[in-house]
Amino acid sequence: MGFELCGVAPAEAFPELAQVSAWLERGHAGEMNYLHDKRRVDPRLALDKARSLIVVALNYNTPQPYSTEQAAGLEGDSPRGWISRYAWGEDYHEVLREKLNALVARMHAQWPEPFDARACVDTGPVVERVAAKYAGLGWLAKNTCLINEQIGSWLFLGVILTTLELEASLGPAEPPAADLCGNCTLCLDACPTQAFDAPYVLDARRCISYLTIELRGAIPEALRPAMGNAVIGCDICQDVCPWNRKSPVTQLAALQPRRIEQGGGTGKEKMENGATLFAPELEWFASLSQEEFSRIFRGSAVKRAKWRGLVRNACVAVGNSRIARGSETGARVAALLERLAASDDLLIAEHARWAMTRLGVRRDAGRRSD
Ligand code: B12
Ligand code: SF4
Ligand code: SF4
Repeated sequence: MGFELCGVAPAEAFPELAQVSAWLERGHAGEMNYLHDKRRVDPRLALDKARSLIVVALNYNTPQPYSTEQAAGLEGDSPRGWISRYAWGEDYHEVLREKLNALVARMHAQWPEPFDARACVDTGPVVERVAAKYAGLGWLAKNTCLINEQIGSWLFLGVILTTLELEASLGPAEPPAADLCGNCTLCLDACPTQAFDAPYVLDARRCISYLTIELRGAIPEALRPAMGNAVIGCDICQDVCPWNRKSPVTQLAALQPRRIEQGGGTGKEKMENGATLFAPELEWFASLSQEEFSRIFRGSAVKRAKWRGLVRNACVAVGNSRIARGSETGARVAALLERLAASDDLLIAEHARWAMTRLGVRRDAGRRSD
């Protein structure tokens, strides 16, 4: 089926799931109310008579540089915005779901007796990383990601809950993969918003991934300067991880950075880069119309952030850039921010005003530069 990893775990209330309610009680889930679903603490509550979990992992690493290696970033004349690696290609929910449904269909063809099976990718009531650990796929690392010793952590996870009693990948006395984080703290130290409460524990409310994708309202001002050029998600705690230094790259066409077809990038960018979702110009993000957003991100995981969220995030990243005020781009961006600051959408208007203040742009700067 093209998965890099696959394993089977018995459907049980794994020990780590006992920590979920304390994590929720500390408020670490922020506005992600779906994480309070009671079924998440025991996979048997997610499917009646569930006996086994089949857990798969698909590598999504591509040859493009890591965000921590990207030279252009916020500097220079055309500062770039960062979309997290997982969202460059086609929506992984669709890519994995299609493969998992094909697997379930094959299972039905092979097992004549009736059985139930439910495929989950991300949005189902299963804590997938914990399931993956007990299916023998890797360890739960200090950055909270599942790491596989051979592949690293650029892995999408998917789970099939089934009533079939399948042979588990780990024998009864066999422990899950050992924690190979050792004394390393690179991810904890590199997190720009200090989102880790402690090793292995993330306060999602501070995580850039949460702030740019899940949070619908205003981004707390105190966190904005640390967000750098992040527009959708963040890869830093994985980029710095030694286990990702030699991660293989996927050949899967669906996971390569999408090309931005029409309406994307300035003319210059289109010519130079053929414009893809790998580090597009910030100006492009901030100038997207609602209609362009819907067209360009159809079938992409980016659409979860919604147009309003993306423009809000782009304003923060523009505010963090060192775009030269005297440059051509600087003048265009100043005019763009001024237009956004006058928007009827108060969320966008406030974030645009914040960016103007950060850049030292006066309210009438755009008009004067025309
Ligand atoms: C909610 C969610 C988020 C939230 C919260 C992340 C988080 N760490 O919980 C946000 C929006 C921030 C997020 C970000 C990202 N996510 Co996400 N996310 C999820 C989702 C939907 C649920 C995860 C969950 O249940 N969190 C709740 C808490 C309780 O889980 P936890 O952190 O694992 O909690 C454990 C620890 O806190 C620990 N614990 C608690 N107290 C204590 C105390 C001690 C002493 C110890 C040792 C441990 C401990 O026990 C808990 C239970 O295991 C899963 C999909 C799924 N259905 O599982 C994807 C998922 C985890 N995400 C994924 C990805 C790819 C990402 C991002 C990389 C995306 C991006 N680039 O922007 C980032 C990575 C950030 C990070 N370091 O985690 C992948 C992970 C793949 C992998 N290899 O691990 C998943 C599995 C989606 C998928 N199907 O592929 N995500
Ligand atoms: S994804 Fe970014 S903000 Fe979130 S924990 Fe990792 S480094 Fe910190
Ligand atoms: S950077 Fe270090 S501590 Fe963090 S997940 Fe990787 S090995 Fe573990």
